[in-house]
Amino acid sequence: MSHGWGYAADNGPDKWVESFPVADGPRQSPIDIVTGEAEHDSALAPLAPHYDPSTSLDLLNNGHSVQVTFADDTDSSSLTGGPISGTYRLKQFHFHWGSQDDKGSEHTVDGKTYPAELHLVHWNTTYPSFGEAVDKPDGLAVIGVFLEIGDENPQLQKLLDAMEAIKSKGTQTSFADFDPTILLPGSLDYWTYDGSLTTPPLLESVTWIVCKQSISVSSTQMEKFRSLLFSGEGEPECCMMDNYRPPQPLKGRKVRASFQ
Ligand code: B30
Ligand code: ZN
Repeated sequence: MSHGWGYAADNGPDKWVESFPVADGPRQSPIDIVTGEAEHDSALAPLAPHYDPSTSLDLLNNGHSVQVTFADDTDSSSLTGGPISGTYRLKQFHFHWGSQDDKGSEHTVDGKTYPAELHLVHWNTTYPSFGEAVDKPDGLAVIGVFLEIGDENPQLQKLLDAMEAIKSKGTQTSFADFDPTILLPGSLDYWTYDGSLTTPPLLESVTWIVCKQSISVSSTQMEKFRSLLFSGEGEPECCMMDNYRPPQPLKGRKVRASFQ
C-alpha cells in the first residue's frame, strides 16, 4: 500500500515521469475540455449504469484518496452504453479534491476548475479481471463527475460520516449497501475521449466519460474530505488535499459530446 509517488513537491505530478515515462505519452489524463472544440456525435449511446447496492464492500484510505470498493465477481454493478462496447464492471469509486474550494478537480471545462471530482472506475469484462484489463487500450471506463459548491449534498453524508473511521493511510471500514447511483447528476450528458489513469502507473487504458452536469457539495462537506490524512498512524499528520493531477496536453485527440 506504500507508494513512492504522491502529491508533494518532491514526489508530485511533475516528478512522476522519472519513474513512469508514459506520463509524457500520447493519451494522458486529465485534460482541459474545450467545449467549443468538442464535436457532438449522434452515434453515442446514452450511458446506462446499473448498480446493485449489495455489491458495495468497504471504504478505504489508500494514502492518496478515499475509495469505496465493490464486489466485481459478477455483472451486478456494471456500465453499458455510452462510448463503450460490451459490459464494464464497477471496481471502485474515489475522489480528488483541493486545499480550498477554488481548485481540486482533475478535468477542467474551458479552464474552469471545480472543488472536487468523483471517479467511478469500471473494467472491460472481455478481460478476465481488473488486473488484466488495467493496461489494455480498452480496459477501463471511468465516469467523472464534478462536485460544485452549493447546497449540502445529503447523498454524500453517509460517506462523509464513515470517513471519520479511516483518517489514516491504510485504514478501512465496512461500507455495505451503498448505491453509487445516488451520486450521479440528474442528466447523464457527457464528453468522452481516450485517456489514462490520472495516477501512477498512468496506464493509457481509460475511456473517459465526463459528465456535463455537476453534483452539489457544501464548503462544510469539503472540509470533511480535507480532514483525511495522507499519513499513516504514528506518522506526522499530513492532511489529504490537492490530490489531483493538472490537465495534460491533448496531443491531437478529439473530445466528443453526447449532447448538442
Ligand atoms: S483514475 O480514475 O484515473 N484517477 C487506478 C484507477 C483509477 C484511477 C487511477 C488509478 C488504479 O487502479 N490504480 C492501480 C491500483 N492502485 C489502486 C489503489 O487502490 O491504491 C494500486 C496502486 O496505486 O498501485 Cu494506489
Ligand atoms: Zn481518479
